[in-house]
Amino acid sequence: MTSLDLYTWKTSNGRKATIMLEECGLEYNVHPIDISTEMQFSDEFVAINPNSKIPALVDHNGPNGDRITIFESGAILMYLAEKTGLFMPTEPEKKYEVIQWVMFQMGGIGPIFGQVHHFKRAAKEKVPYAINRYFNECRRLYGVLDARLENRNFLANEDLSIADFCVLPWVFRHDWQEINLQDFQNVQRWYEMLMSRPALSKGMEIPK
Ligand SMILES: N[C@@H](CCC(=O)N[C@@H](CS)C(=O)NCC(=O)O)C(=O)O
Repeated sequence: MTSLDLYTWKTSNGRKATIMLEECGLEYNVHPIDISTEMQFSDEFVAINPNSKIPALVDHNGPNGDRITIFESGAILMYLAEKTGLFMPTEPEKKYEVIQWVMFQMGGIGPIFGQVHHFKRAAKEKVPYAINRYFNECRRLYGVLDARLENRNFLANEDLSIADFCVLPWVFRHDWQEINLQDFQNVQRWYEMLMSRPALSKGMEIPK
């Protein structure tokens, strides 16, 4: 029986957790939180994440065998990396190289790409200033990724890490962002290589 309960929905932030769990080969229970029907605001879910956002993880066998709840996708990935010893090195220099690219995703890519999705697709009113502001920053961030991935296979160090898992589900939505990956060929190579991994692509489809 697994000790892990994941509360999630099939979005960019949710997919980070499911691809990490699948890549680690961990068993876990999936609790779908349909954010389109506002399940994230239910009392049961708010008790797990007071910020009402997916994903959130409960480990009934956390540190010292105690139950622990974790929200914020970056924190969930770091927790699972430390629990399993996978996808984040322990040597400080290498570990912080991973963490800085995780933070780059959490503080830059996530919020900016999220606004691109909102203003280009969801917003009823099309606001050119907002669309241009977030799209230009989105393109700039693709440029940062592309420069970083020149002559490299992964974002941090020489190995696949949680930094790659954090960024990938946002690049997966390049069509929503109206980004042509051929303009960012290093990102495209990295993206295609990661998407060809069976565990990762399985994680992209959860919850069903
Ligand atoms: N920084 C948070 C962001 C989480 C987040 O924004 N999740 C979205 C789905 S991708 C959500 O739950 N939205 C529901 C809402 O905003 O009400 C994380 O990385 O976990």
